[in-house]
Amino acid sequence: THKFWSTQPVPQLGEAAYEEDGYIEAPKPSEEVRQDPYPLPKEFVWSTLDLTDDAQLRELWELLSANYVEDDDASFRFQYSAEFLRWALQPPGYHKEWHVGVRVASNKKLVAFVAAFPINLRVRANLLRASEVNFLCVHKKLRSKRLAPVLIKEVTRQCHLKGVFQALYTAGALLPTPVSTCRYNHRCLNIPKLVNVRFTYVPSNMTLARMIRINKVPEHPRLLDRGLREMEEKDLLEVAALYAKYMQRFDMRLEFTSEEVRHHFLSGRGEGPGEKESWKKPRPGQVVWTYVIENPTTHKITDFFSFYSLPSSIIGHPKHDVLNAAYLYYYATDVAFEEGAEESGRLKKRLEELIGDCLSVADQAKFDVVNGLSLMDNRYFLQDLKFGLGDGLLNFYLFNWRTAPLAGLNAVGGTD
Ligand code: YNC
Ligand code: MG
Repeated sequence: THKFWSTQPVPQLGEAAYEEDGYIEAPKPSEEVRQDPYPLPKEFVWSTLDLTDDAQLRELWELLSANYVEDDDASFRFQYSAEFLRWALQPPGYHKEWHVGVRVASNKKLVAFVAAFPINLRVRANLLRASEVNFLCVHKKLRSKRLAPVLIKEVTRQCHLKGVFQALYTAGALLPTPVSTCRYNHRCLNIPKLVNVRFTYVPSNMTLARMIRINKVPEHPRLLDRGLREMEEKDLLEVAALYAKYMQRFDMRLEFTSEEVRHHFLSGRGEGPGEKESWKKPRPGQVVWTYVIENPTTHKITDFFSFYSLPSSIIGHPKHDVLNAAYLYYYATDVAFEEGAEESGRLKKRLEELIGDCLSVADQAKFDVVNGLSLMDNRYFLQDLKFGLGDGLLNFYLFNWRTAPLAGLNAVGGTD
């Protein structure tokens, strides 16, 4: 029984089949939307965060660093960087009213937060002007007091005020009702450290030395001499077109304008490319890495891949305090558009080369592990590139939209 979720426009668990895709609650004109904020317990006040202000960005970073998502046995906690939060929460067209904070009235301490930002979400035949909701967090000392439902209702109200009535969100928690469920997979790179912090272990039929050896990735990306390089501003329109065409393979996806492509793949990158062999360096403060393959003769962009940096703090370890994790983000290859590319195994081969190089780049940039979800075309390479099945699940949810469940592989990527 879900006291809160049973009152919301989401498919309820075990609900009967429905007729066709569509909303659960009709949209309403903004005059009919509730005009004042939902009431909070009297010791708290609402506070819209201005994330262009470094002091407020830092307050959010502090709240999340100590109180955001942990794994089941509380060994690791996501530690989004301030640069990441700036990047993730201020894409083109963002609304600062959708950065909803709660402060203690007496001392103004930030104790809870939830964020939304606008997306164009394709779900099968429909294109929805929706929001993506993320970073829901209540301070550890204020848990189980039903603050989360108030935050969710308030961010929903703020979306309604802007004429947005659907949302996409992901959570490890099982709620009514996932549209898709994905599994995390992990490609271990820094074996000694990952064993030391108990992220992984040496199987009984193996030695540490052997485990290190079989998990070595090539130092030089294999596609370097076939035109692999960092994405640049001049690639924007080609990458946008390649992304759009490739993503048509999936029933649910985000549609990106070229402004959004610039934001997601180029901004948040710190220094940027240009330097020779720049891929070899760790880049503190960099959030996203994007590489393209430019065909050396035609100069067309044929492929790209990207990943983002999302460290976790290692809770209570004497030697290591941060796990440097890279997360696979979007990729595409024009091999997918060739006749028979899937049946012949050519798509699988290309993706193995492409993401194999992604592992080399991540390794050289000193990431300890690369994580990937069981979505998009990842099933073609996860196993052969030695990703191991994780125990974490990520559920995808749609707010106020019905559609048949999507196969675990047909879902958009999030930034969790
Ligand atoms: C969750 N993750 O079931 P019922 S993911 C949504 N997402 O309600 P209380 C959640 N709902 O079952 P606490 C949820 N987790 O009684 C719990 N709930 O109907 C539901 N953790 O509230 C739960 N961040 O305040 C129950 O619980 C009700 O104090 C209980 O607070 C929960 O960002 C939480 O994992 C998660 O900070 C804030 O535990 C807290 O425990 C916490 O008594 C660590 O709440 C951090 C963490 C969640 C990460 C994420 C996506 C959030 C999506 C929210 C839903 C958006 C809907 C769309 C809105 C826009 C609509 C438009 C247009
Ligand atoms: Mg609470």
